[in-house]
Amino acid sequence: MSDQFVTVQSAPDDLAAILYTSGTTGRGKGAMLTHENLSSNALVLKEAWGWCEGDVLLHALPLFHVHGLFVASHGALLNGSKMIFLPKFDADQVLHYLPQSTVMMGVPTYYVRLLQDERLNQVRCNSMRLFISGSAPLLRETFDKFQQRTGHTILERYGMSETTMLTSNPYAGERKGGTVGLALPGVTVRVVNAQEEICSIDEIGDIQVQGPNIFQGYWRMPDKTAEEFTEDAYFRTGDVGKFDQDGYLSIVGRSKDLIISGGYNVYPKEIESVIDDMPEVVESAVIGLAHADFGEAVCAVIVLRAMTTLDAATVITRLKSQIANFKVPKQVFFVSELPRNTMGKVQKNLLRQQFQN
Ligand code: MCA
Ligand code: AMP
Repeated sequence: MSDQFVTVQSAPDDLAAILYTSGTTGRGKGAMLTHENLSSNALVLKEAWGWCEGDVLLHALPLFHVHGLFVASHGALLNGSKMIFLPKFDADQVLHYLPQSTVMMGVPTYYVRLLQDERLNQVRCNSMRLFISGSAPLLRETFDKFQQRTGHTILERYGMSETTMLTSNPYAGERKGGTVGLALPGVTVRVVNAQEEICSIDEIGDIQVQGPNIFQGYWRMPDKTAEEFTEDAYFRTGDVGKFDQDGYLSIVGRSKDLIISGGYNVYPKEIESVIDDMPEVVESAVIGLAHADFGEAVCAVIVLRAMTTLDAATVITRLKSQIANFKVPKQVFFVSELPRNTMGKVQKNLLRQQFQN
């Protein structure tokens, strides 16, 4: 293989990447990101997170998602920084390399796992300048414990594959736990009610965004793309949140039926379809239940056909051969029927209440 290549000139509007994300229907969608989308965000983050001479990135994230592929790598590349690449997150390895690093990015599970290790302390983090968390909600408890143990305040930020990074707690100003910070420079973030009117401070609504970082649409899905944008060209994130009086955004939920497990998105519909295809099954509902390590864990609730038997272990074994490991339910429950509202929609909130221990 040659180590030589010819640089191909690209225009800002040229497509740079198509990133596949799963959807509420369980069908993948290719989010089209241009060079301008990626470069505008990389430049903003370089400034916002204070990348400087001597920085060393400790990189333990998977390289097939925006977080590891762009957010972490682009910062280091743009800054000409050294990266310590780990094949995967492993608390032992991270603790080993922390004293040689200055910046680390991770999903909340990384910080939960590091805290479980006694070796995580202030001395080991002496050379560290910044710990960043994103992709899933960072629990207040993790934020506080990490601060107490290491003296470092984790900086939480918020983004999506379709948009790259949208908001961030400040590098220099106050980092507020439980919030995802302020809109990044050049990015407009608004929270709207059901009538699409701007919400007041502390009022919960849908988060919509605009900026040079927002993707061009879903590959070969013009109708789906049109649905996701408002008339005035804001992208509907599907996340629900509120602003405080200082302009810090908090994410309080999602309008889409999405589970985030250890930073990976799981759409219940995809798993329900596979379970429903099992001959013993009448129907199923997949829900997310709070989980100490993964934040949320995928769990399945199943209604069986009369005169059939099926146990949780068999369901899990079958699913393991059909879907990615992180999508396989950690727990399976059997019920005689699923609770439904008058519209016939399964009431997942009731199932979550019933099975959350
Ligand atoms: C692995 N397993 C999981 C997960 N990962 N189950 C649920 N949720 C997961 N996230 C399965 C394994 O296959 C295994 O199954 C069992 O759980 C235990 O595995 P374990 O060894 O604990 O897992 P691991 O290999 O240590 O992985 C956990 C992890 C990893 C390190 C947290 O999932 C991870 O690196 N997540 C980061 C994801 C990420 O980069 N997300 C960014 C996308 P079994 O025992 O049955 O074999 S979002 C994004 O890019 C946007 C733009 C953003 O905002 O950042
Ligand atoms: P993805 O589609 O994999 O890019 O995941 C994007 C989704 O991750 C967003 O729509 C949010 O629901 C979620 N997300 C990302 N960062 C955060 C965060 N800091 N807190 C809560 N949710 C987050």
